Amino acid sequence: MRWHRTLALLIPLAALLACTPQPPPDSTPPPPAGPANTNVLPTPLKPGEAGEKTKLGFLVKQPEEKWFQDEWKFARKCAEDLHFEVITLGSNDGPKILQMIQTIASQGAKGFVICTPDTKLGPAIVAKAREYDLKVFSVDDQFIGPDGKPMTEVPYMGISASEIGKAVGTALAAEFKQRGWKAEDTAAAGITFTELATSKARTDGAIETLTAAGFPKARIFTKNEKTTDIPGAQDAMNSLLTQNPKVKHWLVFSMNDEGVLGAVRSLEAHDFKADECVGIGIGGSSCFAELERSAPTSFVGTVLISPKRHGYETTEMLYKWVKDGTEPPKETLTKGILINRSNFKEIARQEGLMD
Ligand code: FCA
Repeated sequence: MRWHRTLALLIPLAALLACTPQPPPDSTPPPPAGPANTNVLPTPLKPGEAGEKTKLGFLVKQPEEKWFQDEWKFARKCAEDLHFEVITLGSNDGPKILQMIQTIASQGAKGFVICTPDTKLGPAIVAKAREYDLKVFSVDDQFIGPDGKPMTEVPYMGISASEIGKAVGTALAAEFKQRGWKAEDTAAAGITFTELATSKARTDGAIETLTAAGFPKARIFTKNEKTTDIPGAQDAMNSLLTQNPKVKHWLVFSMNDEGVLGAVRSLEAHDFKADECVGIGIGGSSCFAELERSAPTSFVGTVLISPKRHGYETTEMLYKWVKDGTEPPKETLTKGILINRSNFKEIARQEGLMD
């Protein structure tokens, strides 16, 4: 129990006692008040002094997504290892996220890591952080400034989006060749979300290597999803299928596992057999259940990215910044590892994502 809190609790209690009727004569008398009791409580501690743990926030845009739950898990692990507290909150709503900054500040946080629901909120988030004297570290989705350019002055950890997208395109092109499908029967479906820079870089990367491997650009169809989740991707794929009824084989890519999983669910609902299409995601944790199924689906693999680095390392860098003034690097880009049904368990274990 923190002493300043204890004091805060004692004051209303004293006020309450003053209004309470006097105890009957046979009850134990209250301890005498006055000078004898005044030194019982030690001087209240200020935040940051011995005994008061540093508090940091970790705010995310989609708390229901496995990726963000894993980031939180590793942020908590970091807090446990380094003995501080982390407050995890999430919302896909801009005003709510701004409100959450105020909430964590009132709880005594000194800084926060954030994956914002809207990168254009960057300047507003930075202004809020300044107002409450909080340090801010952006993760996954980089803030965009008023000039439309990335806010490189705010420390950022993201994935090497273009490289990872290229790895997806290369792997899809290899699947296409290996399966011996005819080019005229085959098309690629890109479930895109172009308003988000890291998403656009991923899907552009996939298109680049698919075409470099000889897949005809005219056979790559893209559709923006309205929401970056399975239902959003399923809707986008439904419209691609309606527009292209003659395609027999689809190569599917997107910004994340949810994008490809939604598209695969749509293909299944349109009676495509598992071995008639192939999808490769970006992420990892969200698709382990899919890769574990006894009957394979068209979702054959993903480029595994690291919620451990994005959750643990960002929090650790922020903590050191708050605690010792060590400024984090302005940009950290993490790599991905292509995994499939046969090797995902081993790699997931190595990455601390499976027991
Ligand atoms: C974005 C996506 C997430 C995850 C993360 C690294 O925030 O929405 O699914 O891929 O980048």
